[in-house]
Amino acid sequence: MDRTFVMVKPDGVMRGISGEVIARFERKGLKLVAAKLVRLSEAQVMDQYREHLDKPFFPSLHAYILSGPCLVMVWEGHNTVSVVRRMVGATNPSEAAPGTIRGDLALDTGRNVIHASDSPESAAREIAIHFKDRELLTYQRVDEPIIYEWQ
Ligand code: D4T
Repeated sequence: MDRTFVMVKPDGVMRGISGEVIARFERKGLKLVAAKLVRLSEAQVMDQYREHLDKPFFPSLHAYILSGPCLVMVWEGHNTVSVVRRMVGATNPSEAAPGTIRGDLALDTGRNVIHASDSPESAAREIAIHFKDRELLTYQRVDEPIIYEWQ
């Protein structure tokens, strides 16, 4: 089992599609182990997007992420990082495959609804930016014995 960090960005929260995003991951069989609705701090945004600090789009990305509420979450399951990235779809929603979250629910790269970690290393780093260890909960989904062959 591994974990990934997922964030519904302000456009997703303010369009009222957070529930749709959560439902997709729940239906897939992934387990929600942490969630909170927050306004990110300046420090969290700089840390979260540190690899993009020098990119031309960073000022608008920075302002946009700070502009409204974000739903930050941690999801757990088998191969969660890659499974969630595939469900999220390409960065540019116009090119994201139908059936993906961005492919179905967004049109503009600067308003692409959701962020998800791109590697297990990024996931560990990003989870630590947004959550304390005690905020990550341990429990069993009642359907786990049916979702996984080996349970
Ligand atoms: P995130 O990090 O939000 O999951 O997006 P991706 O992993 O799919 O894409 P990314 O790191 O390349 O971009 C981070 C973030 O910046 C926004 N962005 C990106 C933008 O506003 N304009 C752009 O030209 C690019 C490339 C969208 C996602």
